[in-house]
Amino acid sequence: MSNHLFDAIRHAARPDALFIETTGGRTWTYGDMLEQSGRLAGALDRLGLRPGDRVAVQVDKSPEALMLYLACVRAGAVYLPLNIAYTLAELDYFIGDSEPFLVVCTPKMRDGLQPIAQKYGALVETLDADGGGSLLDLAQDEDPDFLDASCGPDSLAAILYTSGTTGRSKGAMLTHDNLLSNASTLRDVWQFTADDRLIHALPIFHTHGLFVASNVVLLSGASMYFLPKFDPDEALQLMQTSTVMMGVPTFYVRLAQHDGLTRQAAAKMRLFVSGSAPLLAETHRAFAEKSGHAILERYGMTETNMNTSNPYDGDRIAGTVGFPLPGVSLRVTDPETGKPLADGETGMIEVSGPNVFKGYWRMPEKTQAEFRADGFFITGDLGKIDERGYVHIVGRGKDLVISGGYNIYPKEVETEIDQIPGVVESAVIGVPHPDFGEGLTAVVVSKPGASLDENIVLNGLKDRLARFKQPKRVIFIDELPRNTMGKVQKNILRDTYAGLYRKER
Ligand code: MLC
Ligand code: AMP
Repeated sequence: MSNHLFDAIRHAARPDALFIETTGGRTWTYGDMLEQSGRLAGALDRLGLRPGDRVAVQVDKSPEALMLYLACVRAGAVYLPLNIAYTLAELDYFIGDSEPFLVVCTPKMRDGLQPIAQKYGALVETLDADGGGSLLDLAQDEDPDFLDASCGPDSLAAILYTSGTTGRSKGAMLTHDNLLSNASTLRDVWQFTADDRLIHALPIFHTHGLFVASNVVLLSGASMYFLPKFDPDEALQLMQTSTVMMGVPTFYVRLAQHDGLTRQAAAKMRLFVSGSAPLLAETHRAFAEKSGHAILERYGMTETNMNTSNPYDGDRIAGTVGFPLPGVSLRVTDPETGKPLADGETGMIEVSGPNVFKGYWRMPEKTQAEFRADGFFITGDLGKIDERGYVHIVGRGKDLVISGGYNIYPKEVETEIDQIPGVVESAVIGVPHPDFGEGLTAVVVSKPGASLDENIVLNGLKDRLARFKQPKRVIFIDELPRNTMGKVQKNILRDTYAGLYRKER
Protein backbone atom coordinates (compact mmCIF):
# COMPACT_ATOMS: atom_id res chain seq x y z
CA MET A 1 0.00 0.00 0.00
CA SER A 2 1.29 3.44 -0.66
CA ASN A 3 1.53 6.22 1.89
CA HIS A 4 2.40 9.40 0.03
CA LEU A 5 4.42 11.18 2.72
CA PHE A 6 5.87 8.26 4.63
CA ASP A 7 7.01 6.39 1.50
CA ALA A 8 9.24 9.37 0.71
CA ILE A 9 10.55 9.48 4.29
CA ARG A 10 11.23 5.74 4.21
CA HIS A 11 13.01 6.09 0.90
CA ALA A 12 15.51 8.56 2.40
CA ALA A 13 16.04 6.54 5.60
CA ARG A 14 19.29 4.57 5.87
CA PRO A 15 18.67 2.33 8.89
CA ASP A 16 22.15 2.71 10.42
CA ALA A 17 22.40 6.47 9.97
CA LEU A 18 21.93 8.79 12.95
CA PHE A 19 18.62 10.66 12.96
CA ILE A 20 18.33 12.35 16.37
CA GLU A 21 20.66 13.14 19.24
CA THR A 22 19.40 14.81 22.40
CA THR A 23 21.49 16.88 24.79
CA GLY A 24 20.97 14.11 27.35
CA GLY A 25 22.93 11.83 24.98
CA ARG A 26 19.94 9.75 23.80
CA THR A 27 20.20 8.80 20.12
CA TRP A 28 17.86 7.44 17.43
CA THR A 29 19.04 5.96 14.17
CA TYR A 30 16.72 5.95 11.16
CA GLY A 31 16.21 2.25 11.91
CA ASP A 32 15.03 3.18 15.41
CA MET A 33 12.70 5.78 13.88
CA LEU A 34 11.15 3.18 11.59
CA GLU A 35 10.69 0.74 14.45
CA GLN A 36 9.34 3.15 17.05
CA SER A 37 6.96 4.92 14.69
CA GLY A 38 5.80 1.47 13.54
CA ARG A 39 5.12 0.33 17.10
CA LEU A 40 3.27 3.54 17.92
CA ALA A 41 1.20 3.23 14.73
CA GLY A 42 0.39 -0.32 15.84
CA ALA A 43 -0.75 0.98 19.23
CA LEU A 44 -3.00 3.57 17.58
CA ASP A 45 -4.48 0.85 15.41
CA ARG A 46 -5.06 -1.42 18.40
CA LEU A 47 -6.86 1.40 20.24
CA GLY A 48 -9.29 1.41 17.35
CA LEU A 49 -8.11 4.41 15.33
CA ARG A 50 -9.30 4.55 11.74
CA PRO A 51 -7.71 6.51 8.88
CA GLY A 52 -8.94 10.10 8.93
CA ASP A 53 -9.34 10.15 12.74
CA ARG A 54 -7.72 13.08 14.51
CA VAL A 55 -5.07 12.61 17.19
CA ALA A 56 -4.72 15.75 19.33
CA VAL A 57 -1.31 15.99 20.96
CA GLN A 58 -0.23 18.36 23.73
CA VAL A 59 3.10 17.07 24.98
CA ASP A 60 6.60 18.36 25.77
CA LYS A 61 9.10 18.29 22.97
CA SER A 62 10.85 14.92 22.76
CA PRO A 63 11.99 12.49 20.06
CA GLU A 64 9.07 10.26 21.08
CA ALA A 65 6.66 13.11 20.30
CA LEU A 66 8.15 13.31 16.82
CA MET A 67 7.78 9.52 16.47
CA LEU A 68 4.10 9.95 17.35
CA TYR A 69 3.70 12.45 14.49
CA LEU A 70 5.27 9.90 12.14
CA ALA A 71 3.10 7.13 13.57
CA CYS A 72 0.01 9.20 12.80
CA VAL A 73 1.19 9.70 9.22
CA ARG A 74 1.73 5.95 8.90
CA ALA A 75 -1.62 5.05 10.43
CA GLY A 76 -3.45 7.50 8.16
CA ALA A 77 -4.47 9.62 11.16
CA VAL A 78 -4.65 13.41 11.16
CA TYR A 79 -2.01 14.79 13.51
CA LEU A 80 -3.18 17.77 15.55
CA PRO A 81 -0.38 19.34 17.59
CA LEU A 82 -1.23 21.80 20.35
CA ASN A 83 0.98 24.37 22.05
CA ILE A 84 2.15 23.04 25.41
CA ALA A 85 1.31 26.45 26.92
CA TYR A 86 -2.43 26.20 26.17
CA THR A 87 -4.69 26.29 29.21
CA LEU A 88 -7.59 23.89 29.79
CA ALA A 89 -9.99 26.65 28.71
CA GLU A 90 -8.20 26.88 25.36
CA LEU A 91 -7.92 23.10 24.98
CA ASP A 92 -11.66 22.68 25.46
CA TYR A 93 -12.25 24.63 22.25
CA PHE A 94 -9.66 22.75 20.18
CA ILE A 95 -10.88 19.33 21.32
CA GLY A 96 -14.53 20.24 20.90
CA ASP A 97 -13.92 21.63 17.43
CA SER A 98 -11.72 18.85 16.08
CA GLU A 99 -13.45 15.91 17.80
CA PRO A 100 -10.35 13.76 17.99
CA PHE A 101 -10.36 10.01 18.43
CA LEU A 102 -7.49 10.31 20.88
CA VAL A 103 -5.90 13.03 23.01
CA VAL A 104 -2.26 12.49 23.97
CA CYS A 105 -1.07 14.69 26.84
CA THR A 106 1.58 14.90 29.55
CA PRO A 107 0.86 12.89 32.71
CA LYS A 108 0.43 16.16 34.62
CA MET A 109 -2.38 17.36 32.31
CA ARG A 110 -4.23 14.05 32.35
CA ASP A 111 -6.64 14.75 35.19
CA GLY A 112 -7.61 18.13 33.80
CA LEU A 113 -8.04 16.87 30.26
CA GLN A 114 -9.91 13.66 31.01
CA PRO A 115 -13.33 15.28 31.54
CA ILE A 116 -12.89 17.47 28.46
CA ALA A 117 -11.94 14.48 26.31
CA GLN A 118 -14.83 12.49 27.73
CA LYS A 119 -17.26 15.29 26.91
CA TYR A 120 -16.27 15.05 23.24
CA GLY A 121 -15.89 11.27 23.13
CA ALA A 122 -12.10 11.07 22.90
CA LEU A 123 -9.71 8.59 24.53
CA VAL A 124 -6.76 9.91 26.56
CA GLU A 125 -3.22 8.51 26.65
CA THR A 126 -0.02 10.06 27.99
CA LEU A 127 3.48 10.70 26.75
CA ASP A 128 6.14 12.33 28.89
CA ALA A 129 9.34 14.09 27.93
CA ASP A 130 11.60 11.24 29.08
CA GLY A 131 10.17 8.53 26.92
CA GLY A 132 7.51 7.24 29.33
CA GLY A 133 3.72 7.34 29.43
CA SER A 134 0.78 5.08 28.77
CA LEU A 135 0.96 5.33 24.98
CA LEU A 136 4.57 4.13 24.88
CA ASP A 137 3.67 1.32 27.27
CA LEU A 138 1.03 0.20 24.82
CA ALA A 139 3.44 0.51 21.89
CA GLN A 140 6.10 -1.66 23.50
CA ASP A 141 4.41 -4.91 22.62
CA GLU A 142 3.52 -3.94 19.07
CA ASP A 143 5.19 -5.23 15.94
CA PRO A 144 7.71 -2.66 14.60
CA ASP A 145 6.78 -3.70 11.03
CA PHE A 146 3.55 -1.79 10.76
CA LEU A 147 1.72 -1.99 7.46
CA ASP A 148 1.27 1.70 6.60
CA ALA A 149 -2.24 2.91 5.81
CA SER A 150 -2.87 3.82 2.22
CA CYS A 151 -2.78 7.61 1.84
CA GLY A 152 -2.79 9.55 -1.39
CA PRO A 153 -1.46 13.06 -2.07
CA ASP A 154 -4.76 14.62 -0.98
CA SER A 155 -5.19 12.63 2.23
CA LEU A 156 -5.15 14.81 5.32
CA ALA A 157 -1.94 14.55 7.33
CA ALA A 158 -2.41 17.31 9.89
CA ILE A 159 -4.63 20.04 11.23
CA LEU A 160 -2.86 23.03 12.73
CA TYR A 161 -4.94 25.63 14.51
CA THR A 162 -4.25 29.24 13.70
CA SER A 163 -6.04 31.97 15.59
CA GLY A 164 -8.57 33.91 13.58
CA THR A 165 -9.25 37.63 13.31
CA THR A 166 -12.68 37.03 14.81
CA GLY A 167 -11.12 35.37 17.84
CA ARG A 168 -12.16 31.84 16.89
CA SER A 169 -9.25 29.58 15.95
CA LYS A 170 -9.39 27.89 12.58
CA GLY A 171 -7.95 24.45 11.88
CA ALA A 172 -5.81 24.55 8.74
CA MET A 173 -6.06 21.19 6.96
CA LEU A 174 -2.76 20.09 5.45
CA THR A 175 -2.49 17.17 3.07
CA HIS A 176 0.28 14.63 2.57
CA ASP A 177 1.30 16.42 -0.61
CA ASN A 178 1.25 19.90 0.98
CA LEU A 179 3.89 18.66 3.40
CA LEU A 180 5.86 16.45 1.05
CA SER A 181 6.06 18.87 -1.87
CA ASN A 182 7.13 21.77 0.35
CA ALA A 183 9.76 19.88 2.33
CA SER A 184 11.22 18.35 -0.86
CA THR A 185 11.49 21.79 -2.41
CA LEU A 186 13.18 23.23 0.68
CA ARG A 187 15.60 20.30 0.86
CA ASP A 188 16.63 21.02 -2.73
CA VAL A 189 16.85 24.81 -2.60
CA TRP A 190 18.71 24.83 0.71
CA GLN A 191 20.93 21.99 -0.53
CA PHE A 192 20.35 19.60 2.34
CA THR A 193 22.16 16.26 2.22
CA ALA A 194 22.62 13.28 4.51
CA ASP A 195 25.79 14.97 5.81
CA ASP A 196 23.84 17.80 7.41
CA ARG A 197 23.31 18.16 11.15
CA LEU A 198 20.57 20.60 12.17
CA ILE A 199 20.33 22.42 15.48
CA HIS A 200 16.63 21.93 16.23
CA ALA A 201 15.62 24.26 19.07
CA LEU A 202 12.11 25.17 17.87
CA PRO A 203 8.88 23.84 19.35
CA ILE A 204 7.34 21.00 17.33
CA PHE A 205 3.70 22.07 17.50
CA HIS A 206 4.03 24.62 14.67
CA THR A 207 4.85 24.50 10.98
CA HIS A 208 8.38 25.79 11.46
CA GLY A 209 9.71 23.19 13.90
CA LEU A 210 7.50 20.32 12.78
CA PHE A 211 7.32 20.52 9.01
CA VAL A 212 10.09 22.85 7.85
CA ALA A 213 12.78 21.58 10.21
CA SER A 214 11.86 17.94 10.84
CA ASN A 215 10.49 17.00 7.42
CA VAL A 216 13.45 18.55 5.60
CA VAL A 217 15.85 16.57 7.80
CA LEU A 218 13.84 13.38 7.26
CA LEU A 219 13.69 13.79 3.50
CA SER A 220 17.46 14.37 3.34
CA GLY A 221 18.37 11.46 5.60
CA ALA A 222 20.22 14.08 7.68
CA SER A 223 20.51 14.27 11.47
CA MET A 224 19.60 16.77 14.15
CA TYR A 225 20.33 17.84 17.69
CA PHE A 226 16.90 17.91 19.29
CA LEU A 227 16.78 20.51 22.07
CA PRO A 228 13.84 21.08 24.42
CA LYS A 229 14.11 24.85 23.89
CA PHE A 230 16.38 27.52 22.53
CA ASP A 231 19.39 28.41 24.65
CA PRO A 232 22.06 30.59 22.99
CA ASP A 233 24.94 29.05 25.00
CA GLU A 234 23.93 25.58 23.92
CA ALA A 235 23.38 26.59 20.31
CA LEU A 236 26.85 28.13 20.18
CA GLN A 237 28.41 25.02 21.58
CA LEU A 238 26.57 22.75 19.14
CA MET A 239 27.66 24.88 16.18
CA GLN A 240 31.02 23.12 16.47
CA THR A 241 29.46 19.87 15.27
CA SER A 242 26.48 21.09 13.24
CA THR A 243 25.92 22.54 9.78
CA VAL A 244 22.51 24.27 9.83
CA MET A 245 20.26 26.11 12.27
CA MET A 246 16.66 27.22 11.76
CA GLY A 247 15.10 29.77 14.05
CA VAL A 248 12.72 32.63 14.61
CA PRO A 249 14.24 36.14 14.68
CA THR A 250 14.45 36.13 18.50
CA PHE A 251 17.05 33.32 18.25
CA TYR A 252 19.23 35.56 16.09
CA VAL A 253 18.67 38.66 18.23
CA ARG A 254 19.88 36.70 21.26
CA LEU A 255 22.83 35.15 19.41
CA ALA A 256 23.92 38.48 17.93
CA GLN A 257 24.04 39.92 21.47
CA HIS A 258 26.14 37.00 22.73
CA ASP A 259 29.89 37.48 23.15
CA GLY A 260 30.44 33.89 22.09
CA LEU A 261 29.22 34.53 18.54
CA THR A 262 32.37 34.87 16.42
CA ARG A 263 33.50 33.79 12.97
CA GLN A 264 35.35 30.94 14.58
CA ALA A 265 32.32 29.80 16.57
CA ALA A 266 30.23 29.63 13.40
CA ALA A 267 32.96 28.39 11.05
CA LYS A 268 31.57 24.84 10.74
CA MET A 269 28.04 26.04 9.93
CA ARG A 270 26.91 26.36 6.34
CA LEU A 271 23.45 27.88 6.79
CA PHE A 272 21.33 29.91 9.21
CA VAL A 273 17.63 30.17 8.29
CA SER A 274 15.19 32.65 9.82
CA GLY A 275 11.42 32.86 9.49
CA SER A 276 7.98 33.06 11.15
CA ALA A 277 8.34 36.80 11.81
CA PRO A 278 10.23 39.72 10.27
CA LEU A 279 13.98 39.69 10.82
CA LEU A 280 15.14 43.26 11.36
CA ALA A 281 17.81 44.39 8.90
CA GLU A 282 19.91 45.47 11.90
CA THR A 283 19.82 41.91 13.29
CA HIS A 284 20.85 40.57 9.88
CA ARG A 285 23.78 43.00 9.79
CA ALA A 286 24.90 42.45 13.40
CA PHE A 287 24.79 38.68 12.94
CA ALA A 288 26.74 38.84 9.68
CA GLU A 289 29.38 41.12 11.18
CA LYS A 290 30.05 38.80 14.10
CA SER A 291 29.62 35.40 12.47
CA GLY A 292 30.47 35.98 8.82
CA HIS A 293 27.12 34.42 7.82
CA ALA A 294 24.28 36.13 5.96
CA ILE A 295 21.09 34.74 7.51
CA LEU A 296 18.76 33.29 4.89
CA GLU A 297 15.28 34.67 5.49
CA ARG A 298 12.22 32.88 4.17
CA TYR A 299 8.49 33.50 4.42
CA GLY A 300 5.65 31.14 5.13
CA MET A 301 2.54 30.52 7.13
CA THR A 302 0.61 27.63 8.59
CA GLU A 303 -1.89 27.58 5.73
CA THR A 304 0.69 27.65 2.98
CA ASN A 305 3.87 26.11 4.36
CA MET A 306 6.82 28.02 2.90
CA ASN A 307 6.23 30.44 0.03
CA THR A 308 9.48 32.28 -0.61
CA SER A 309 13.14 32.07 0.26
CA ASN A 310 16.23 34.15 -0.19
CA PRO A 311 18.67 32.35 -2.47
CA TYR A 312 21.13 29.77 -1.18
CA ASP A 313 23.61 30.90 -3.83
CA GLY A 314 23.19 34.58 -4.52
CA ASP A 315 22.42 37.73 -2.58
CA ARG A 316 20.48 37.27 0.63
CA ILE A 317 18.97 40.70 1.01
CA ALA A 318 18.16 41.90 4.53
CA GLY A 319 14.57 43.05 4.88
CA THR A 320 13.36 40.81 2.04
CA VAL A 321 12.03 37.27 2.03
CA GLY A 322 13.55 36.39 -1.35
CA PHE A 323 11.89 34.74 -4.34
CA PRO A 324 8.83 32.50 -4.66
CA LEU A 325 9.90 28.87 -4.26
CA PRO A 326 9.86 26.62 -7.32
CA GLY A 327 6.26 25.60 -7.98
CA VAL A 328 4.80 28.45 -5.92
CA SER A 329 3.02 31.34 -7.68
CA LEU A 330 2.95 34.61 -5.79
CA ARG A 331 1.25 37.85 -6.79
CA VAL A 332 0.49 41.19 -5.19
CA THR A 333 -3.03 42.51 -5.59
CA ASP A 334 -5.18 45.47 -4.70
CA PRO A 335 -6.70 44.47 -1.34
CA GLU A 336 -10.07 45.97 -2.29
CA THR A 337 -10.52 44.79 -5.87
CA GLY A 338 -8.19 41.80 -6.01
CA LYS A 339 -6.64 43.14 -9.26
CA PRO A 340 -2.95 42.31 -9.71
CA LEU A 341 -0.60 45.25 -9.09
CA ALA A 342 2.60 46.16 -10.94
CA ASP A 343 5.98 45.30 -9.44
CA GLY A 344 7.01 47.87 -6.87
CA GLU A 345 3.44 48.55 -5.75
CA THR A 346 2.34 47.47 -2.29
CA GLY A 347 -0.72 45.29 -1.86
CA MET A 348 -2.05 41.95 -0.66
CA ILE A 349 0.20 38.91 -1.11
CA GLU A 350 -1.63 35.96 -2.65
CA VAL A 351 -0.15 32.53 -3.31
CA SER A 352 -1.03 29.29 -5.03
CA GLY A 353 0.78 26.00 -5.46
CA PRO A 354 1.01 22.46 -4.08
CA ASN A 355 2.04 23.97 -0.72
CA VAL A 356 -1.33 25.65 -0.11
CA PHE A 357 -3.69 23.96 2.37
CA LYS A 358 -7.01 22.33 1.62
CA GLY A 359 -9.16 24.67 3.71
CA TYR A 360 -10.25 25.29 7.28
CA TRP A 361 -11.66 22.36 9.22
CA ARG A 362 -15.46 22.48 9.12
CA MET A 363 -15.49 26.14 8.05
CA PRO A 364 -16.40 26.16 4.36
CA GLU A 365 -17.47 29.82 4.35
CA LYS A 366 -14.22 31.01 5.95
CA THR A 367 -12.28 28.88 3.50
CA GLN A 368 -14.15 30.33 0.56
CA ALA A 369 -13.67 33.88 1.81
CA GLU A 370 -9.89 33.49 1.87
CA PHE A 371 -9.46 32.09 -1.64
CA ARG A 372 -9.87 33.92 -4.95
CA ALA A 373 -11.98 32.27 -7.63
CA ASP A 374 -8.81 31.21 -9.49
CA GLY A 375 -7.49 29.34 -6.45
CA PHE A 376 -5.06 31.90 -5.01
CA PHE A 377 -4.98 32.08 -1.21
CA ILE A 378 -5.22 35.56 0.31
CA THR A 379 -2.47 35.59 2.93
CA GLY A 380 -3.41 38.76 4.82
CA ASP A 381 0.22 39.93 4.49
CA LEU A 382 0.98 43.16 2.65
CA GLY A 383 4.01 43.26 0.42
CA LYS A 384 5.64 44.19 -2.84
CA ILE A 385 7.96 42.67 -5.41
CA ASP A 386 11.03 44.76 -6.25
CA GLU A 387 12.75 45.18 -9.61
CA ARG A 388 15.01 42.20 -8.96
CA GLY A 389 12.06 39.97 -8.06
CA TYR A 390 12.66 39.90 -4.31
CA VAL A 391 9.50 39.86 -2.20
CA HIS A 392 9.26 42.37 0.65
CA ILE A 393 6.72 41.99 3.46
CA VAL A 394 5.78 45.52 4.42
CA GLY A 395 2.96 44.96 6.87
CA ARG A 396 -0.13 43.00 7.68
CA GLY A 397 -3.67 43.48 6.47
CA LYS A 398 -4.79 41.29 9.35
CA ASP A 399 -4.88 42.41 12.96
CA LEU A 400 -2.16 40.08 14.15
CA VAL A 401 0.73 40.38 16.60
CA ILE A 402 3.77 38.13 16.22
CA SER A 403 5.72 37.82 19.45
CA GLY A 404 8.86 35.68 19.40
CA GLY A 405 7.44 33.83 16.39
CA TYR A 406 4.09 33.08 18.05
CA ASN A 407 0.97 34.53 16.46
CA ILE A 408 -1.49 36.27 18.72
CA TYR A 409 -4.79 37.57 17.44
CA PRO A 410 -5.72 40.64 19.52
CA LYS A 411 -9.43 39.89 19.32
CA GLU A 412 -9.00 36.74 21.39
CA VAL A 413 -7.14 38.62 24.14
CA GLU A 414 -9.54 41.60 24.02
CA THR A 415 -12.52 39.26 24.46
CA GLU A 416 -10.95 37.85 27.62
CA ILE A 417 -9.99 41.25 29.02
CA ASP A 418 -13.45 42.67 28.37
CA GLN A 419 -14.95 39.98 30.61
CA ILE A 420 -12.92 41.12 33.63
CA PRO A 421 -15.20 43.02 36.05
CA GLY A 422 -14.60 46.76 35.87
CA VAL A 423 -13.40 46.77 32.23
CA VAL A 424 -15.37 48.83 29.72
CA GLU A 425 -13.33 47.90 26.67
CA SER A 426 -9.81 47.15 25.52
CA ALA A 427 -7.53 47.27 22.51
CA VAL A 428 -4.61 44.87 22.21
CA ILE A 429 -1.66 45.90 20.05
CA GLY A 430 1.90 44.89 19.26
CA VAL A 431 4.66 47.47 19.65
CA PRO A 432 8.39 47.11 18.95
CA HIS A 433 10.12 44.88 21.47
CA PRO A 434 13.89 44.35 21.37
CA ASP A 435 13.72 40.61 22.09
CA PHE A 436 10.33 39.36 20.90
CA GLY A 437 10.04 41.66 17.87
CA GLU A 438 6.62 42.80 19.00
CA GLY A 439 5.53 43.09 22.63
CA LEU A 440 1.87 42.35 23.29
CA THR A 441 0.31 45.37 24.96
CA ALA A 442 -3.21 45.90 26.30
CA VAL A 443 -4.79 49.33 26.39
CA VAL A 444 -7.76 49.24 28.75
CA VAL A 445 -10.62 51.60 29.60
CA SER A 446 -12.03 50.93 33.05
CA LYS A 447 -15.45 51.80 34.49
CA PRO A 448 -15.60 54.96 36.59
CA GLY A 449 -14.78 54.07 40.16
CA ALA A 450 -13.50 50.57 39.33
CA SER A 451 -10.29 49.77 41.16
CA LEU A 452 -8.47 48.03 38.36
CA ASP A 453 -4.74 47.81 37.91
CA GLU A 454 -2.26 45.93 35.72
CA ASN A 455 -2.02 42.98 38.12
CA ILE A 456 -5.75 42.51 38.38
CA VAL A 457 -6.02 42.35 34.60
CA LEU A 458 -3.08 39.95 34.28
CA ASN A 459 -4.42 37.74 37.05
CA GLY A 460 -7.77 37.62 35.30
CA LEU A 461 -6.08 36.21 32.21
CA LYS A 462 -3.84 33.69 33.94
CA ASP A 463 -6.01 30.59 33.62
CA ARG A 464 -7.68 31.70 30.42
CA LEU A 465 -4.82 32.32 28.01
CA ALA A 466 -1.45 30.71 27.32
CA ARG A 467 1.41 32.69 28.87
CA PHE A 468 2.73 34.02 25.57
CA LYS A 469 -0.71 35.54 24.82
CA GLN A 470 -0.73 37.50 28.06
CA PRO A 471 0.18 41.17 27.61
CA LYS A 472 3.66 42.22 28.66
CA ARG A 473 2.12 45.52 29.79
CA VAL A 474 -1.37 46.81 30.55
CA ILE A 475 -2.02 50.53 30.12
CA PHE A 476 -5.11 52.38 31.27
CA ILE A 477 -6.59 55.31 29.33
CA ASP A 478 -9.85 57.26 29.51
CA GLU A 479 -11.10 56.35 26.04
CA LEU A 480 -9.90 54.54 22.96
CA PRO A 481 -9.21 56.66 19.86
CA ARG A 482 -11.84 55.98 17.19
CA ASN A 483 -12.38 57.07 13.60
CA THR A 484 -15.66 58.48 12.30
CA MET A 485 -16.92 54.96 11.64
CA GLY A 486 -16.37 54.18 15.32
CA LYS A 487 -13.47 51.79 14.60
CA VAL A 488 -10.64 51.80 17.14
CA GLN A 489 -7.57 53.45 15.60
CA LYS A 490 -4.91 50.99 16.62
CA ASN A 491 -2.30 52.81 14.52
CA ILE A 492 -2.60 55.79 16.88
CA LEU A 493 -2.16 53.51 19.89
CA ARG A 494 0.83 51.81 18.25
CA ASP A 495 2.45 55.20 17.61
CA THR A 496 1.72 56.43 21.13
CA TYR A 497 3.28 53.40 22.80
CA ALA A 498 6.04 52.72 20.25
CA GLY A 499 8.77 53.36 22.82
CA LEU A 500 7.28 51.31 25.64
CA TYR A 501 9.84 48.49 25.58
CA ARG A 502 12.79 50.44 24.29
CA LYS A 503 14.69 50.34 27.57
CA GLU A 504 14.05 46.68 28.37
CA ARG A 505 16.85 44.07 28.02
C1 MLC B 1 7.96 32.78 25.93
N1 MLC B 1 7.29 33.81 26.49
C2 MLC B 1 6.84 34.59 25.53
C3 MLC B 1 7.25 33.99 24.32
N2 MLC B 1 7.95 32.87 24.61
N3 MLC B 1 6.13 35.73 25.55
C4 MLC B 1 5.82 36.29 24.40
N4 MLC B 1 6.19 35.77 23.20
C5 MLC B 1 6.89 34.61 23.14
N5 MLC B 1 7.24 34.07 21.97
C6 MLC B 1 7.06 34.12 27.90
C7 MLC B 1 7.54 33.06 28.83
O1 MLC B 1 6.46 32.24 29.18
C8 MLC B 1 8.09 33.84 29.98
O2 MLC B 1 7.08 34.26 30.81
C9 MLC B 1 8.61 35.11 29.37
O3 MLC B 1 7.84 35.25 28.15
C10 MLC B 1 10.07 35.10 29.01
O4 MLC B 1 10.42 33.84 28.55
P1 MLC B 1 11.83 33.52 27.90
O5 MLC B 1 12.56 32.57 28.79
O6 MLC B 1 12.52 34.73 27.45
O7 MLC B 1 11.31 32.77 26.64
P2 MLC B 1 11.90 31.52 25.97
O8 MLC B 1 11.45 30.30 26.66
O9 MLC B 1 13.37 31.75 25.77
O10 MLC B 1 11.12 31.53 24.57
C11 MLC B 1 11.30 32.55 23.64
C12 MLC B 1 11.40 31.87 22.28
C13 MLC B 1 10.16 30.96 22.10
C14 MLC B 1 11.44 32.95 21.21
C15 MLC B 1 12.67 31.05 22.20
O11 MLC B 1 8.99 31.73 22.25
C16 MLC B 1 10.15 30.21 20.82
O12 MLC B 1 10.79 29.17 20.68
N6 MLC B 1 9.43 30.72 19.82
C17 MLC B 1 9.29 30.04 18.54
C18 MLC B 1 7.88 30.07 18.07
C19 MLC B 1 7.72 29.29 16.75
O13 MLC B 1 8.19 28.19 16.60
N7 MLC B 1 7.02 29.87 15.82
C20 MLC B 1 6.78 29.25 14.51
C21 MLC B 1 5.32 29.38 14.13
S1 MLC B 1 5.10 28.68 12.50
P3 MLC B 1 7.20 34.19 32.39
O14 MLC B 1 6.24 35.18 32.87
O15 MLC B 1 6.83 32.80 32.71
O16 MLC B 1 8.62 34.55 32.73
C22 MLC B 1 4.98 30.03 11.47
C23 MLC B 1 5.05 29.80 10.02
C24 MLC B 1 6.43 30.13 9.55
O17 MLC B 1 4.96 31.12 11.92
O18 MLC B 1 6.59 30.93 8.63
O19 MLC B 1 7.35 29.57 10.14
P1 AMP C 1 1.49 31.44 11.30
O1 AMP C 1 0.05 31.72 11.10
O2 AMP C 1 1.89 31.17 12.70
O3 AMP C 1 1.90 30.39 10.40
O4 AMP C 1 2.27 32.76 10.92
C1 AMP C 1 2.35 33.18 9.60
C2 AMP C 1 2.63 34.64 9.52
O5 AMP C 1 3.94 34.93 10.00
C3 AMP C 1 2.63 35.14 8.09
O6 AMP C 1 1.32 35.35 7.59
C4 AMP C 1 3.45 36.40 8.22
O7 AMP C 1 2.65 37.46 8.69
C5 AMP C 1 4.47 36.02 9.28
N1 AMP C 1 5.79 35.67 8.73
C6 AMP C 1 6.31 34.44 8.51
N2 AMP C 1 7.58 34.55 8.01
C7 AMP C 1 7.84 35.87 7.92
C8 AMP C 1 8.96 36.65 7.49
N3 AMP C 1 10.09 36.08 7.09
N4 AMP C 1 8.85 37.99 7.51
C9 AMP C 1 7.72 38.60 7.94
N5 AMP C 1 6.64 37.93 8.37
C10 AMP C 1 6.70 36.58 8.36
